[in-house]
Amino acid sequence: MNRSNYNLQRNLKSIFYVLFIAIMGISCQQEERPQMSLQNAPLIPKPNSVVDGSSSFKLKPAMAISYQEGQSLSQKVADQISKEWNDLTGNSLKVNTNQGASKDAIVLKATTVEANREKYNLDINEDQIVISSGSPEGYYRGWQTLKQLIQLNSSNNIGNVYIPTGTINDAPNYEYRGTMLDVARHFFSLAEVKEYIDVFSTYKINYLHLHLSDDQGWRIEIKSWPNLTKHGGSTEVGGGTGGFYTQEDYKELVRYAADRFITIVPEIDMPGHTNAALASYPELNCDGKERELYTGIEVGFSTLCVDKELTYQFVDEVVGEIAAMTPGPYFHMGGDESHVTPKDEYLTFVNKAVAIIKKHGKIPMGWDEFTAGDLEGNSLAQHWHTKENAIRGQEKGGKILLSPAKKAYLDMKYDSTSTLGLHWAALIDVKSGYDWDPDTYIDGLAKENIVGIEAPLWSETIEDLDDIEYLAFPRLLGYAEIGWTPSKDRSWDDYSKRLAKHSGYLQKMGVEFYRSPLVEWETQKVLK
Ligand code: TNX
Repeated sequence: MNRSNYNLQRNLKSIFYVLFIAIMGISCQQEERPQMSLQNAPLIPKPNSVVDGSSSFKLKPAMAISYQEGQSLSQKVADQISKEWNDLTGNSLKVNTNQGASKDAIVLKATTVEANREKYNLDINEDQIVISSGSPEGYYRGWQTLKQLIQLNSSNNIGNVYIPTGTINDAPNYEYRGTMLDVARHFFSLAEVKEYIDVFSTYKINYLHLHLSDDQGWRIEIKSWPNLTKHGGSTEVGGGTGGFYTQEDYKELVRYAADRFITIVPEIDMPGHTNAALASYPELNCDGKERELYTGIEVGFSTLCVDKELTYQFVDEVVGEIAAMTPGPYFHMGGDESHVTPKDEYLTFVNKAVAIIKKHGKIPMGWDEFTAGDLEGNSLAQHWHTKENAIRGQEKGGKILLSPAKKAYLDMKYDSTSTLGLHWAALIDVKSGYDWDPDTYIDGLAKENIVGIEAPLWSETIEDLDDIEYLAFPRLLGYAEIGWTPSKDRSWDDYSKRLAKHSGYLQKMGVEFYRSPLVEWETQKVLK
């Protein structure tokens, strides 16, 4: 071959080579970077602001997360995210400190501390995902948003999961977004409660109120009054074997919740709703006679003996032991439906119990009736029944948590065909549960006095996790959004379309949710 031929051939070869690479590059890029819209992602709760990046990030099997050393709890959040990543994708997520951060797919970035600790930014570009916040709560909430994006855009093969690029700026409207579980009417095991937490933490719920005692059962070990659980915890509605949490169980639950930035609120209902205690210790009754255990569902027939000194020793020791295991700010003393406690005695009792709770370093919380008491300073009244009681709580300088039974009770039937639930307050279908505004629900209640909303799940008619799920889901997603997203940004039409797309996610988490006919559920592939 002569020299010019040789050169020509060599040049052609390199031209082909360059073209080949370029074409491959372009086609790969097209295949790897589908244009996606972050704004159209059906997130629940709906974030405050979303800006499209119009491209996509591809999930890889081997990814890493980095956090900044020295920032409190950030390693713990990174570890928690890594664990949840594994559950979601089946792949591991390596945890790094900030060295080499640019190579990490997910970066937790510290910004200045803000009063709203859950505020976060989620920035997704083609190479990296950055969650910035002033507090670890913010990282965790931002991760829940990311988790939804991954699941909602998933296929069966991790190699093919893309999520849209763009930026989300987000913060909750209300500080308290809770749910309550009645473990007294029917007992639920630690494993069941944890599984329930796993699901609702995804929707940024941040308080779990446990109704730990009632006429039918006492569910928390009290070392100084052991018969409360031994006898008082031995049955439940319908006559089953009941059960209780040991103090170790309770501490484990508190930790499990705290890892997800969820605060446990313990409730011991008093002076009514106390038959289980009155059956365990006859001396707590005014007549000194033991009461029978109760397995029915009537309310309002029991009361502690307000005149006895022993009653306040009992309250002091019970509150003391539970408060010592509870890092959260609140202790809930019930106070509802004390129909057989004379009115003046009720006031005496509430005032003494409030003082005891304060002595143990907690903010007294109670159902709305308890605003009859002298609530000087910090208190939290949970509105469920009587609007005037909420206003009275405000007038006494306290804060209000909204759980109107007509709108937010998870134990109300969806409609007349519901297989579980009660209906004394209302039938609450998915739309009615969603379509209301806490800011305007009670005339004269100032927004700054509302800490948030809570959806209570009473357990007269439910016995296991499947039953919990049937009543709680999908309604709890709506309450999570009401608590997070300002009402001006919410509408049923928009919400129900987003909700429809969560069926695959709920299924993946093993949730037996109620397929409300008001929602056009979409079926999706489930990751893994
Ligand atoms: C009223 S709500 C109760 C509970 C019942 C519930 C059933 C409240 C403070 N008291 O004792 O379990 O209704 O829906």
